[in-house]
Amino acid sequence: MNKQFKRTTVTSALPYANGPVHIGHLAGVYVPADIYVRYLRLKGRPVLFIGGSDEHGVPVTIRARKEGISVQQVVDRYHTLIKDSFEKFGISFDIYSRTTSATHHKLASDFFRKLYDEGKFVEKVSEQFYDEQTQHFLTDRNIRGECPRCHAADAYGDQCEKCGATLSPEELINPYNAETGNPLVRKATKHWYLPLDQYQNWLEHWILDEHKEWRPNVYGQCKSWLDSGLHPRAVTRDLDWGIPVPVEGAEGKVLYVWFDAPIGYISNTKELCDAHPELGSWETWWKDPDTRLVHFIGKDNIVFHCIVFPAMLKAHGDYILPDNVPSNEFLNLEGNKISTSKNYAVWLHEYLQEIPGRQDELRYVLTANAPETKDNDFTWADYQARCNNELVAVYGNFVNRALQLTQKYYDGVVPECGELTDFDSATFGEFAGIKMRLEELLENFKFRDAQKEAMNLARIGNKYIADSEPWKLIKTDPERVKTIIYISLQLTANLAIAFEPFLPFSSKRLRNMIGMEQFNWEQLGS
Ligand code: B3M
Ligand code: ZN
Repeated sequence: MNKQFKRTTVTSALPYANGPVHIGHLAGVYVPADIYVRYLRLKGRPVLFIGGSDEHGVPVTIRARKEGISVQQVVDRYHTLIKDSFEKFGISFDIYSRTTSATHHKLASDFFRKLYDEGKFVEKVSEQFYDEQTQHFLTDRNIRGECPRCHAADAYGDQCEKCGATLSPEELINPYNAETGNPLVRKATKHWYLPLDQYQNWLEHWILDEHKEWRPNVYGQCKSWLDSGLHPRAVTRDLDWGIPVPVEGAEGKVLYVWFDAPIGYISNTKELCDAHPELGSWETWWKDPDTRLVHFIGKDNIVFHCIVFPAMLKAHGDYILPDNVPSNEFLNLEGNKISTSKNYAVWLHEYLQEIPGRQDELRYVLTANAPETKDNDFTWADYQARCNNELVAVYGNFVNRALQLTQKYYDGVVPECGELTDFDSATFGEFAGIKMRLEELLENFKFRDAQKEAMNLARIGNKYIADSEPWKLIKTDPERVKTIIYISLQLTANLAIAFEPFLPFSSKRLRNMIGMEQFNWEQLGS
């Protein structure tokens, strides 16, 4: 980061309210985002952490039909579940709202209307598949029919699962509505497109020249999209769930979910700031060039956050653009792909319920294994090993020794610090070095390495106690032991600070145990 920003707006992808969140979401997006904002807060740097549920789109409507309940009921249920489990897991959003809010509907609608009025969209009529009985246009995935290649009876509009052919719906023989079985006809319909091709040159320069510091996976994906040439993208849909297209004659059409959802970041910031004037105007957080905008997302969302949304923001003209988009790869579970539809996942709400009070263990393991540069695997064996060999044997062991010795020798009262030996000073010196490396890693979104570095503090602490052998000296040199214990407690306090972004629950407990009043990043290394 070359430029010195005054404040940071951090967003994390808005999860679809069509199911609960799982460890893949956590490892990919929410844990790293939370580490980052907790670090900035400890540094005393102004930051807002914006979250919310994505409640539009086709998936929620499919879920509703499957369960025989209304779409509103679906999104209410999952929004509440997701919000509640994030909170219990310590994901410290400043706001967690939803894209069905009135604030969002108005802001997204106004956003579209401004672009429409300024002629930024292209209008196009095309023929789409239509179910005359239910009077619905269908999405590719909801269209089935006979495969033109292998003649399987029930290929999808985008793919035949039998022979693997990639298809488009027009190729299907006798297409029908996957849900009702009704035959389909082709019907003309008008939509609005964002002409991404017109932003191609600008995007190439902005990303490929000006953001070479983005993670290689993000930069590489952007480059390959740009290299293959951008095309206009429809930003409206024929659907009855979503934000109505605010244009006369557009009845029955809504904004495409990927058009409205990222605007949700802005709406949720507005909702937060309107309710908390002390945070300043929401516009400062989205329009002032001294604000740094950072999006945390999973790799399947890269094109929307690095290409489509920036093009929308550019077309609008009033907003700042993301300065970085740290995106992770995927987390697998015991060697297999995590899947919501196949119900193959470790669900956050179940974890919280079945292993209560153990948030930090999961946070630790997900960061230790974070899929920052490649897909990674979560296994319970690894979870167990990391908890036992690292959290307990290194971190827990050090804290336990420092506190027990204080209790044993001084009745739990912090002893006076005497003169420091060279060994004491060298130990502090190591801490100061770790602080610098930690900062460097956190500022550059390298959370795995940062957590490792934080764990090194506990290793140094263990070594300090082991090498200074207070249990031997207590008989021969009790004055020296005071200093050793004093320093061990100092190191414990350091640990509480360094781990706060990673293990906030443990840090809080530690802080209470040793009665730390002040708590900020600058105390680290002293
Ligand atoms: N809901 C997709 C997803 O959950 C989408 C993200 C929206 S971020 C503006 O992967
Ligand atoms: Zn086929």
